[in-house]
Amino acid sequence: MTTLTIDIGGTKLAAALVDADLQIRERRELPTPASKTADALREALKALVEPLSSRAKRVAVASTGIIREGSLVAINPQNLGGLMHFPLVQTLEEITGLPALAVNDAQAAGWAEYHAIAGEIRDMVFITVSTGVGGGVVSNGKLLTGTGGLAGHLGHTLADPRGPVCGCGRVGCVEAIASGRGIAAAAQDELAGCDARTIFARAAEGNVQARGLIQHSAQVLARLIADVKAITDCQRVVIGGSVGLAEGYLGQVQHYLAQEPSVYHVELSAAHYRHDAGLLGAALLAHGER
Ligand code: ADP
Ligand code: BMX
Ligand code: ZN
Repeated sequence: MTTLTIDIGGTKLAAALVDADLQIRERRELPTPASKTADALREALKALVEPLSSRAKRVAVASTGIIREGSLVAINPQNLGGLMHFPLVQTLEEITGLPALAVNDAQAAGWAEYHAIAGEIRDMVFITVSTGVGGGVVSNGKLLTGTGGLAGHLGHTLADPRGPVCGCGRVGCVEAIASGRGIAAAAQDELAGCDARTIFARAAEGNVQARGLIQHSAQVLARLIADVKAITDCQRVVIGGSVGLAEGYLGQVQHYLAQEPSVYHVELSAAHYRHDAGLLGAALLAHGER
């Protein structure tokens, strides 16, 4: 059965068709709308899926935000330009006329990445470093979603009590420092107003401030991974998202993790499915492979 699979992030929207063979076909991408009202998101989703939906039998959505009873509830509304709530399943069922299911983007990506390595490992944590910092925890072969959808929101654990205020309302969350938005928000002087992608490009050219911002993100992420190891005793941490997959980033995280006591060390790898992990994970969950 063909699934129309959709990934909604704070920066980009992606969609594709996935068959039982799990091959991604006809992948399309659009920017997440800049105005970010519910109407703008609805129109962007319509434009994204229109060329694909007639060939699918169902819809599977991986989305940023806490997914509760089919709706998106932002924990950090700033990542969606202030959008707090969006009826995901209802909107996609109306647009496509197909049955839909929705799951958090990092939980979905974690599930796909677990599939890529299952057999060897039963406990794995996926972390996306993207617009925000999200997580998907697989414990003893089961994906944790939580009764309210909050499980795995690792970006909202404490990195620095003197750090910046996070859009979720806490002070010093990992996400407020390590995410693409966090990196960009800390940029000053010649880098003020640059996005994370530009900051990575400046770092590659040797810009000292850009290098420092990326190092700080990698250091905060390594400390988070040590915490995650202490909580879950996972055998693998998989890193995704455009910041997480950027050249050189994982190596820096490895460097800082190696400075922690050895009990907190855990094998790190880059997402096997790269930028498609969320799309594939949602499709797998729709296939009932859970
Ligand atoms: P989303 O959060 O929508 O899932 P991404 O995973 O692409 O999307 O993450 C978006 C963040 O990643 C933005 O902060 C953007 O500036 C940054 N980014 C995008 N491309 C790159 C890149 N090549 N290198 C480093 N950062 C990037
Ligand atoms: C935020 C939160 C998470 C999400 C994570 C990564 C919102 C809107 N999102 O912590 O639910 O998994 O960002 O999202 O509150 P991404 O957009 O960076 O992929
Ligand atoms: Zn937070």
